[in-house]
This record gives sequence, structure tokens and C-alpha cells, in this order.
Amino acid sequence: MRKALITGVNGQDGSYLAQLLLEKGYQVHGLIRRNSIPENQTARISVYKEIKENLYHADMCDMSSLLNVILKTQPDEIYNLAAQSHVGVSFNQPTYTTDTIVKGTLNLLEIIRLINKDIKLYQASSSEMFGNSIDDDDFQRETTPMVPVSPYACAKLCAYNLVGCYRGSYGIHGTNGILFNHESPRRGTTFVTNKVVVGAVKIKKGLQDKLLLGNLDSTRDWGHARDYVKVMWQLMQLDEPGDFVCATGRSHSVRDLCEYTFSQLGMNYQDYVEQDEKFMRPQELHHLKGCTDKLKGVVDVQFEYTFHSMLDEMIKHWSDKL
Ligand code: NAP
Ligand code: F7E
Repeated sequence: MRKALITGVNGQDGSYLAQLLLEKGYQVHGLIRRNSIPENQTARISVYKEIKENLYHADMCDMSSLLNVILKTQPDEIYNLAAQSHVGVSFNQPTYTTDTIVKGTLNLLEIIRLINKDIKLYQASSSEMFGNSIDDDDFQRETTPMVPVSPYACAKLCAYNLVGCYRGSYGIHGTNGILFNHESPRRGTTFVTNKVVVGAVKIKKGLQDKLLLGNLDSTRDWGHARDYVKVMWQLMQLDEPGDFVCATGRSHSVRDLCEYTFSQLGMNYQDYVEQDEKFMRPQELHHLKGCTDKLKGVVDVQFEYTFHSMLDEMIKHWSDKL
């Protein structure tokens, strides 16, 4: 039985990945943080009974806690998904964001180097690393210059480079998935997709009057987390590690997102959405659209969801729940 360790197992992606790996017959171990409300630690994974006994308290910034978990679990594959993952928050907490991402990734690489170089590492890299660089055809790809514009993205770029450095220097099987935005009903509600869906559903139900947002003109290449965790696993099965963009190749603006969501609920977003300075970032990444030619050369990419079917699922989820 293959063994996987997921850092950030209680996150959006961690929970879907845990489910996928359990279905594939893995023994799945997960790293969680201590929270004063214990239920919050496992909010997204409590349905997966098989991993209940395989959860360990640890923190990405605490190397000894990571070493302890890795020695105990002896994983074949580590999926490093833990991070302070909110770009806006990273401007308020740059040091902590950098610690979780850079120090956390380096801690894992050093442990792998020192105890077992056969452990494969998947690193959750991000399209944010490109910043406002864009190729002439309007896409970002593996060769597009990376010029990050937020503390989060700077940290992700450093971690990305560390994975490449350890791959070249020590032969570690470290793969960077450069994932573009991916969402789901399990997305944190301060990310724009779920914020818009929850806000629109609450307005429809008379629970809220208006929705305050930041920049409506930025565009993102939004996929579904359930589709993207399949790619994470596929990449880890390759003989050769590498750096790969994962995206849908289609882009929509925040305004498009609002328009579609409110119209599906029989409303006009312009009657309810207001811009608020509080949600603007000191520096914005304006446009993201990913080219997956390299990825499609090595794995069979089959996405189940489109932008609209993903939003339909999220709208239904929150309409039922709220
Ligand atoms: P998420 O929902 O925010 O999950 C992040 C997880 O990391 C949470 O479980 C969180 O714990 C954990 N975590 C945070 N700081 C930690 C620390 N210091 N020590 C241990 N665990 C810590 O993020 P996601 O959307 O699933 O994303 C997964 C990874 O992919 C992240 O690294 C993110 O930066 C990256 N990424 C995401 C996207 C995207 O669009 N979703 C795109 C590209 C890259 P709690 O559960 O206790 O909060
Ligand atoms: O913002 C704009 C905001 O916070 C998307 C993370 O998973 O994907 C995510 O980062 C866009 C930005 O995601 C609000 O300015 C407008 O242009 O949902 P988001 P993100 O910043 O793209 C990347 C790939 C990651 O790696 C990250 O971990 O929407 N926007 N108004 C807003 N955004 C938020 N959060 N809240 C607003 O009110």
C-alpha cells in the first residue's frame, strides 16, 4: 500500500486530494494545525473516517514537528499544500506568509535530503508567480518570466526555485505544479468566487443587502479543485519530475463572475455590488490565462467542470446550505 502525506490536508485542495488518494487505495496521512476549536482543524475532512487516526499536529514553520511526522509515517509521496494562501492577507502578514511557504518548503526539502531522497515531493506552486508578465499570445506558460507582485507570490517563487535547486543539486523528485486559480464549494469564503456566490445567495434570501468587493476588472483562469488534484497525483506518477502549468486556458473577469452568479439567481449584480477600497490590493495582478501544452504532453488532462458548471455547483451548495 502506497503512503502519502498531505500538508494542508484540511484545506480546499488537501481535502479533495485526500479523497482521491483514499479512492486509489493509498494510506493517507495528514498534517493539521492546532486550533482552539478542534472541529475547525478537520472541518473539510471529518467525513473521511479512514484518515482520522492518521492526522498529526505540526506546523510548516516548525521543522522538528515535520521531521517527527515524516519519520513516523515514512511516506512515499509528500504533497506540500500547506500555506497562508490568501494573496490579500499576505500584504498584512508578509513575514508569516513567507515563513509558511519558504521556510516550510525548505524544511521539507532538507528532511527529504537528509533522511530519504526517494520520497517524492509535490509543491503547490502558483500562477501568482508570473505577476503581470504575459506572453504575446495573452497566455502564461512555464517559460513566461516570473515577476511576482505580492508577498505571497514572492514566497511561492522562492519555494518554486528551492524545489528546482534541490532537484538539480541532490536528484530529489520534486515537482512544481504551477496551478492557476481553482475553486469549489469548499473554497474559503474570503476568496472572490465563494465570496460572490455566498453574498449573492444571502442577498437572494434576504440575509444581506449588498456585496462589497475590490477590483472587478481583473481576470482569472478559474478551474475546479476536484479536477486539479487529479493532475497533482498524475504529475507525481511521472518518472521525471518537472515544472508544469495547470489551467483551463479560459479567462473571465470578476465582473463576469458577478454577472453570471447574480443572473443565475434572477438578479442584476449592478443593483447590489459596490466597490470598497478595503478590498483593493496595494498592487494588482491583472490578467491570468494558462497554456497547458507542456502538461498535455505528459499526462492525459480530462477536466470534468467548466467555469459555469463549477459556479452552478457552488450556487446550489450555498442555496441548499444557507
Ligand atoms: P487553503 O484552503 O488555504 O488551505 C491551506 C492549508 O494550509 C490549510 O489546511 C491550512 O490549515 C494549512 N496551513 C496554513 N498555514 C499552515 C502552517 N503554518 N502549518 C501547517 N499548515 C498550515 O488553500 P488551497 O486553496 O487548498 O491551496 C492549497 C495550496 O495550493 C496552497 O499552498 C496554495 O497557496 C496553493 N495554490 C492554490 C491555488 C488555488 O487557486 N486554490 C492556486 C495555486 C496554488 P487550516 O486548515 O488550519 O487553515
Ligand atoms: O482574488 C479580485 C482580486 O483572492 C481573485 C489564491 O488561491 O489564486 C488565488 O489568489 C481576484 C483578484 O484569488 C475581491 O483582487 C475583487 O484580482 O479569489 P482571489 P487570487 O488573489 O487570484 C492563486 C492562483 C493562488 O495561488 C492563491 O493562493 O479577485 N477581487 N474583489 C477580490 N478578491 C478577494 N479575495 N476579495 C474581494 O472582495
